[in-house]
Amino acid sequence: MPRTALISGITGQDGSYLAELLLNKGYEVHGLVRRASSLNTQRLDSIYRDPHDAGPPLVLHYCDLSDASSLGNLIRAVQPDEIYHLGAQSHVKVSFDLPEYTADVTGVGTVRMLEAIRASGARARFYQASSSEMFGSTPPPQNEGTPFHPRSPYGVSKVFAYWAAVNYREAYDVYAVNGILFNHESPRRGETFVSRKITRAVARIRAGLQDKLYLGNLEAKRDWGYAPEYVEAMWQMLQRPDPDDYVVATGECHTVREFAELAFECVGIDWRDFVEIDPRYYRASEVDVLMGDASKASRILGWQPHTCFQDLVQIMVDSDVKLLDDELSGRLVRADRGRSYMPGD
Ligand code: NAP
Ligand code: G4F
Repeated sequence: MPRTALISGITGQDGSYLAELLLNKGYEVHGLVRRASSLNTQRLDSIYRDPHDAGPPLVLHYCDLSDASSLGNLIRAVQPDEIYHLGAQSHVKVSFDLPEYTADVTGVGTVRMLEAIRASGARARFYQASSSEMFGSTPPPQNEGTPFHPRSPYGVSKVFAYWAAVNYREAYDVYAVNGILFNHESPRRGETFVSRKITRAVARIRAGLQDKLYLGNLEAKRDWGYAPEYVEAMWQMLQRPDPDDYVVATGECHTVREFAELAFECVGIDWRDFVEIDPRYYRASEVDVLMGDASKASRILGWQPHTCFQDLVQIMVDSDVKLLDDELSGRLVRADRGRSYMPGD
């Protein structure tokens, strides 16, 4: 029997890479998709399967982290062996504008998942997508023993969710792990996170379609890794005999300024001619430096990062340049499959 995995946040950056990884490992993969007025399944295009055709066992279900009954029904129906809980309102700046919504989806949504597991009696292993944002203003290097001091409604919600996972492990013997992941990026990164905002702008400026890139705090330092390598760590965590919590990071940090400088350099443009500061992108309280110590993940999981900062920036710039060239030349046509991804609509 193939193992069955359920992924919340399957339409996001990490969810899409994780789905590919698990399908390649022979899993039957189920994904939770929230209803949107336009298609939100583009990142799954490469593994799409029409529900009427034979193919990789990928099944999508309408469900929402704000709707406890839909979560309970889904977990009872699918009976997954592993649950990867990646769904969240994941944008830190947006969380200052939507604090209550972020707490509900990112924080309480995790409790809804855990309660659904407990109530169903399922023996599913549970992965919680915890974040280095929980460390906030605590100085680096940050590891599993570093105290949390979150600096945003998002960070606060993730701390709540982290402790919920620990509590269900201790109180109800749920196999629950926290992966405390530092920033990880890729060509599939959402367009409003700073890395992708920069690499898209580089491609557009190169093509003469944009003349300025407005950014906020250039001095913030982040530990930036490559997303496909980070989802491998998620899977490894759930394969251990006992549940535990792990930091996943590269151990190196760079400023936003360095990211921008290098990204423009990739296409031979001087970033200073195009980047301007707009205080609207400043945060009410900032996380100045994140730099992780992933030695526990290395020792116990055998996990190591392989893509360095320079290569990550190059991969993202190359991808956005190609994407734009394909769009402009008309080579990129999103195949109209004629049918919805979702059953029943
Ligand atoms: P992402 O691209 O923003 O994806 C978030 C996912 O959550 C999307 O699939 C989104 O659906 C879904 N979602 C949002 N609200 C929902 C709701 N109410 N009900 C159901 N699904 C909902 O995030 P990511 O970068 O892949 O990150 C995955 C997880 O890891 C998140 O929990 C994030 O907070 C956490 N994390 C990320 C990083 C990082 O650097 N990427 C680091 C540490 C932790 P739509 O596609 O419809 O929007
Ligand atoms: O790319 P960012 O928006 O990512 P941030 O805030 O670090 O959060 C990401 O990583 C977390 C892990 O640490 C995840 F949990 C979270 O879900 C998300 O994936 O911003 C990075 C830095 C910040 O210091 C921000 O102030 O870039 C700075 N920045 C400067 N100008 C900007 C901008 N950020 C954005 N989004 N847009 C700007 O124009």
